[in-house]
Amino acid sequence: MKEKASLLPRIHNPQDIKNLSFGELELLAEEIRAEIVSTVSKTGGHLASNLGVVELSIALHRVFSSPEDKIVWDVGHQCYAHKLLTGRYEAFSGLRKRGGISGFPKRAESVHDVFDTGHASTSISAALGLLAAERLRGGRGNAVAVIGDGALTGGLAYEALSHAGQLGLPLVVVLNDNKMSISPNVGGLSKYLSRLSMKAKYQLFRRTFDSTVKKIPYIGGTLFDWVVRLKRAVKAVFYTDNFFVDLGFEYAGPIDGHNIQYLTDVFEDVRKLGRPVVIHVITRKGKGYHRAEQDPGLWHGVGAFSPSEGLPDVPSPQSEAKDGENRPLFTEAFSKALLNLGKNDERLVTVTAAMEKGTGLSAFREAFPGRFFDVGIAEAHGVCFAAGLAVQGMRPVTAFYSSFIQRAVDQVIHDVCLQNLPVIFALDRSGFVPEDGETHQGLYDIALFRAAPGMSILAPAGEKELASMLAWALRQEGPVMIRYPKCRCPPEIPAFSEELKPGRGVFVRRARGAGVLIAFTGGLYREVIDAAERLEREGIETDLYNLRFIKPLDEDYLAFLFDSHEVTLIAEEGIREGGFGEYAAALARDRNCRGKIKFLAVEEVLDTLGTRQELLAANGLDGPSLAKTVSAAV
Ligand SMILES: Cc1ncc(C[n+]2csc(CCOP(=O)(O)OP(=O)(O)O)c2C)c(N)n1
Repeated sequence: MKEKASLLPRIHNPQDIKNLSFGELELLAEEIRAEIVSTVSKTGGHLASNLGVVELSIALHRVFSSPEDKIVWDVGHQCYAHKLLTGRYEAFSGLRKRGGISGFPKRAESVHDVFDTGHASTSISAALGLLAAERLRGGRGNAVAVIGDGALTGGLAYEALSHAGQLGLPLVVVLNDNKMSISPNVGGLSKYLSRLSMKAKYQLFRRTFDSTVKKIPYIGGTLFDWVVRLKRAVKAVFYTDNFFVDLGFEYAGPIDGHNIQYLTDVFEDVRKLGRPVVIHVITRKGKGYHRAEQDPGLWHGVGAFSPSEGLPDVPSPQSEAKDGENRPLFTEAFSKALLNLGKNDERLVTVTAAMEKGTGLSAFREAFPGRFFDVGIAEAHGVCFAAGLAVQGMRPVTAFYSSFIQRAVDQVIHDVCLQNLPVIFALDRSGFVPEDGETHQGLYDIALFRAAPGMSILAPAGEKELASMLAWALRQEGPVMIRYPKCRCPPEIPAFSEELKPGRGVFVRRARGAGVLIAFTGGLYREVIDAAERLEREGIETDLYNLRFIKPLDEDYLAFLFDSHEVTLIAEEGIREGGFGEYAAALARDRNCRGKIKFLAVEEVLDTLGTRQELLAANGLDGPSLAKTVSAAV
């Protein structure tokens, strides 16, 4: 509530909090929380994660001097308090909106956002690189990586920890442990952190104690040696060296992540340490907003809501409304189809990388808990693990968001495709992804995986088509990828139920004597129908061809289609370079097709804040733009 805040509007950069009293900092924390709840209730966003790091963000900015000291936020979904402390209070109402500020750190947005993030587990590597460069350039600035216990399940974090331990630079890793990824955190690591949390603040105690004892005149040195020996003995009894210490870090923790004064003291200490350090901070996800505290998983990422009443009731996704608005999401269609197939095929197992709910796997897990694997935020491992399952005769269905499978390109090619293993990749959020910006766009999958040997890539336009593609995929002996968008399925039409023929698409609209063909990737069904209706009003008849298969392709048939229309427009919800359109244009050239080929795809993944509809329009892929392109070509 902007008008009620007294301190927050006066914070224009982090220097402004340096002289506040701790009482004022507590008040500031309250105001930041109120602002986050109020804004996210209108814009949607990552509520619970942000509420959990308010005090941590204040303490970091109190002690470290951004931007000279570099703070890297892992995933970056928890950067709202950081944004409010670094001059973006006025802009905050435009959070995640078209033309507004991003929900993630963006270098282009502020000097205080030192590294763009969005995908998990990058912060330690990035902060280490920033720090190594700082030292090479003769600078004394610090680098801090803030990483959640969820993000710490990603392998990249361990590669970075290992390297950082070896370099010995004074990297500060703040481990924000709230026991949650999006859902409760999984795996041996989360158990390990819990065990670690039971132990006392040993490492930090040692530092403070050592420096105090050494300063005692005359006997300090001797006493220090004794204490070291004593501590070794005590340690042998009560404390074992922990994993981070073994890698070459100092370890401080666990620390109450909501106590600003204590956090500040600890950060002051470690700033002077001159060695790599892990500070293990315990926070409560959703802190300060009771609904989010009670169900942090549900409140991890939300749409608009009422602060007093909570989230709106979701209309029953299965009820059939005429406008299609109550049709199931593609995620729900996948979930239902998978559950049905799972009942009759014991080989069917599922793999997710910390996205059980987001990818629609909950129903499958409930029905077949033994055939469900959540590997943590570890897509690369998840794919290689699925390859192992497939070698043993299982039929793994891995479910990822399109943008996150980028993490596992090598595993897809090296471990699955080169061995021609029957792993199924269900890629949710392929195409434009609303509100989260460029890091979350699902626009690269076609270009990345068209080259993967033996991979079939399919794109359904509707619910039944998705179900039959999944059933088809299960019958194959090699890898299959099925990509679908983040939106509701359109109302069913008979064409969606037509039998799948490998390499072939299906007409969803045929006009007598049409000179124009629009061939499209499944998610664009609504847009091409809209375009065809507009063109019809202009007197231009259009055939609409749902490609279904992006790979493999019946090239003869495709060339025949190009030949039999004067103009073919290929509408592709994916990046243009290396995409389907480029391939189709080359095919038309090779075959000397007589028709004109135009292809529309995404030129550059840059302008990416907004709703799906806004993003389609901005990239020339909504109905009106497609119609305009066809008109111009005709
Ligand atoms: C590579 C990758 N996979 C999946 C995600 C989706 N994702 C966003 S936040 C999140 C959980 C992060 O948990 P944690 O690091 O503990 O942060 P918290 O939200 O609990 O503060 C996941 C899985 C992602 N951002 N990047």
